[in-house]
Amino acid sequence: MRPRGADRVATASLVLVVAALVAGTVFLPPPQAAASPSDCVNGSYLVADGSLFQLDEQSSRARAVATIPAQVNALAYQPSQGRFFAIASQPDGSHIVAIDPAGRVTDLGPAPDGTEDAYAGAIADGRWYLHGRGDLVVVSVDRHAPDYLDVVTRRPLSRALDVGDWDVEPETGLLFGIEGSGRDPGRLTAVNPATGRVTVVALTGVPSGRDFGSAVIDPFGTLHVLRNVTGVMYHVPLDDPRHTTSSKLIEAARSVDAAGCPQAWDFGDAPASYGTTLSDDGPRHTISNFDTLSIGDTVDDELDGEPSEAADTDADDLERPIEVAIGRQRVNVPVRNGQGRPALLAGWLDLNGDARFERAERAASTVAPGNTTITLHWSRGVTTADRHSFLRLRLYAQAFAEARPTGPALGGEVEDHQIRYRWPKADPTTTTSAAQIPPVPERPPTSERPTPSPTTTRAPTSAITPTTISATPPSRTRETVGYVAAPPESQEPQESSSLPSSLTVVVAVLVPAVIVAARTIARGAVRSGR
Ligand SMILES: [Ca+2]
Ligand SMILES: [Ca+2]
Ligand SMILES: [Ca+2]
Ligand SMILES: [Ca+2]
Repeated sequence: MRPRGADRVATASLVLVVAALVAGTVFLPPPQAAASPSDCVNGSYLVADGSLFQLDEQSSRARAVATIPAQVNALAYQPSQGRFFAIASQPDGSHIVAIDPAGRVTDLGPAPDGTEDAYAGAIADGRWYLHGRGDLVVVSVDRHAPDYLDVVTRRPLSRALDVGDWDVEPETGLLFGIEGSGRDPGRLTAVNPATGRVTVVALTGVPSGRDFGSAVIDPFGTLHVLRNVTGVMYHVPLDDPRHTTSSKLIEAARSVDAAGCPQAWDFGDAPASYGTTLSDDGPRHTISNFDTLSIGDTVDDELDGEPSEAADTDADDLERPIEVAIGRQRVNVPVRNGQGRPALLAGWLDLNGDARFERAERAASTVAPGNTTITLHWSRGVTTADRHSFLRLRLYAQAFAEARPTGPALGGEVEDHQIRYRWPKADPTTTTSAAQIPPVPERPPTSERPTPSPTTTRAPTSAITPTTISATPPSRTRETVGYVAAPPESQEPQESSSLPSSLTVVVAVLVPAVIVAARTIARGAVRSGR
């Protein structure tokens, strides 16, 4: 952080801090046990005018954690120790301090040469990259290294740098910050720590100004910079810096500094063919800091997806066994949405038994704030003869999220489950079981609806009762009927989808037909839904 842009105010505050210190104000309490690293996850921490805040940049919310009895700079988080490092002003000069996520401060001794006035700070791989008014200085923060807390590198930059804070982008190892002086919009600027070379990467949507005292890059590659004098945070996608958004985060502050926390993820545990591990771009959700948004009551975190034969590795919340009635595919899902805005629950049911989740096997429903149970319906029928199959549930923080069975998402949860298909009880007015209706090859039941024709069968008319489905206004509670239709990728089986007006489906013929059809579809190995 850099307390400038309001230099006179900052100086005044510094004088006050120093005066308080000289007057004997308790500055550094005795050393405390370091907090668990898991205390700093998914978001960042911010020091603003002596208060420590926990932030969730995505929801643009901050909550005060503690008061820091000192002016600190160059804040950065060291995951292996579970605490922040910072440069703090003391009566006898600058000191390195460690701050745990609860706000407890530990003095680690005088700051080494070249780091006393540092205000930009970031840590990667046990190295603390510091910058003040001169060189790039690198300090070891690897507690097990002999050079712990020593300067390991000191390197001049290729030109004067005008950033108040920076952060490391993990893939490139470059340090990024916003230079906001001059009339242009803020410039996204990169520093190569190995050479000291400073490069302007792009103009951003950040307005000009010199008061951007904190910079944090999140795991999605977005740089978040906070403008001290307004308390507004700007969100700059590194791959598209012009599409910057902003949100008011805190009250105006004389000085701010922030450090990002490691990201914790929730993964699933379905068999590997469904795309479960990180190497297969498996489904994963950042774990919310602030809002309750979960399937059931809890969200667990994992370092990677753990595929298992029965999808039972994780601590999930749906009661087992989960039975899905064939012809009436629905699952009740307990949810919690305390985030004050609608969320989205999507479920993929492996209806065709090909050990993959396709687009056409998806059902979805909005989750309003306060909802506790959501029933997902799949309008497409079951086309596998297998008794067991798999269900993937994903709860998204945004009601209009792009729901896919794989890939990352912000907030929410994923749960994978094994399910059991159950034949419905014999009831000729609704659905008929395979046992009752022996398949007899015949022409397709309706010319309006393409079917995998050689496999389609019709039962003797004496044994069936046609069920008419009329188009009705989209409704979350409307029943739909399973049927064999177009190839899976051609239709979205969301419960709000409309069926053609007055479409007559001879339900009874379909149950045996789907089993044959399933094999045809499975052989097609449709993967496009993934
Ligand atoms: Ca999990
Ligand atoms: Ca759960
Ligand atoms: Ca499938
Ligand atoms: Ca599971």
